[in-house]
Amino acid sequence: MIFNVEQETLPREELEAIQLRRLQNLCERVYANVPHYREQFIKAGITPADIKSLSDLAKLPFTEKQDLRDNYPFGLFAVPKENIVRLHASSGTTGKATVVGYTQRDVNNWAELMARSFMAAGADRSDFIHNSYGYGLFTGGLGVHYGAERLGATVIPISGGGTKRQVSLMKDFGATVICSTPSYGLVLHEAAQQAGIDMRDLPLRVGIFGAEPWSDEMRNDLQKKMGIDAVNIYGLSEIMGPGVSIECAVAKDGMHIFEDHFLPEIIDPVTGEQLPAGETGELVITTLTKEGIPLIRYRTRDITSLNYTPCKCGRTHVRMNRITGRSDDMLIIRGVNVFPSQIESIILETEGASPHYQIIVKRQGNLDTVEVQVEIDETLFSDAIKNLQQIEMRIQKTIKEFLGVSTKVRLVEPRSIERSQGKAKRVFDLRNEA
Ligand code: ADP
Ligand code: K
Ligand code: ZN
Repeated sequence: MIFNVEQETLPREELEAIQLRRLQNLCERVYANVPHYREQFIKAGITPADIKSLSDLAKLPFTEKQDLRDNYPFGLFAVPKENIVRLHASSGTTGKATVVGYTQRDVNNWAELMARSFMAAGADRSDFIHNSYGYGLFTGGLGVHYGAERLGATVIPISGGGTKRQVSLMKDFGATVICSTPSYGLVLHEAAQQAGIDMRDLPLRVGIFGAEPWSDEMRNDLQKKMGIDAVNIYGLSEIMGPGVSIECAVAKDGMHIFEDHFLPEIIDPVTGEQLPAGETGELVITTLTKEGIPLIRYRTRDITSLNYTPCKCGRTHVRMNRITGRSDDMLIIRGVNVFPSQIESIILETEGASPHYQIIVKRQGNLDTVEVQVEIDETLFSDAIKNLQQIEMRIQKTIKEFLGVSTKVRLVEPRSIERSQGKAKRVFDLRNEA
């Protein structure tokens, strides 16, 4: 079943014609309305009229997360503020969040793309969709929500947390589709077991998992434990939110990127050169239809490859393979993006803490845990030692408040964290170690 048969099965030639037209229109819009882009175009010695074919894309400047930060909060918006109907933002310490704005047409398109996603996953209007993605400034909750309504399904806006209650409501309401991070899916399963509920006995049949990397082994595990078809969904707030791409349940072999709205490329993250089809590199996306904050050649930092071979499901849109890593140091903790530099700036602002720290990420059971070890400031050592716990709690609380993740902060003695000769190794991600 395909939600928008016409758009999702376009022959490549027609698809590319649409992409080119939309790319040209995009260039005109940002050139006229966004000073940042006008400057970038002028620097590169080009005007919108130079975009004559899709291969001219490579002439356009990249956009990076830093550009959103530098233009905080609304500098990259391409429409008057009164045309923006919703804002979303990623976590960040003061002034460093990335803010995105949507026009009415943007939220409509988003709902349609999420509705397409649901149908690709095997859901339809008869489904009960249990939405465990967080509601709020993050895009996950509301993105899924409006897509489910557009589909005509029944959405249960449970959001994150309160796992025991989630499980009993899933049972009572008869959820048929679960949307969550894959790790939270496992947590839900565990809680169900503890409550004496076998998820395979529930009407649940589809799981839509994303927002963090996972593996095919984990897919098999989730499918077996819950008695469902589990598919991978991808998105990022800068480009839209969830629903940029999704696997079809028919093939479960790579996520179809909705190419009538997003133009993907794979580049070498070091040189910035485009790589030939099929090669692995950094995913770059140009938004073709977005009005609020259209982005040209946005560097996602996600490492993947594109598969242009025809898919069993009949969709013609290209498929991206599982994300295998990042080309920056961003950590994803229970679906939430965290940069070590954000934790560092919180540590630096805390009296009694030194700038020597380590971040240790582990997976305990099914949940990511983060321990932050911070050396006590030597000059305050004897003073600080009296209120060690206070300092630990303060850092912990600030991280939770600003970044939205729970951590365990542990103060350690001055000079106990190994000094490195070159670039300090701050992050120890032990999640994939046995
Ligand atoms: P979301 O709430 O959709 O995760 P964010 O903007 O908070 O949006 O995070 C986007 C980032 O999350 C992506 O750039 C990618 O690194 C990661 N991500 C999202 N979906 C997936 C997925 N299915 N597999 C791996 N990583 C993912
Ligand atoms: K994420
Ligand atoms: Zn398919």
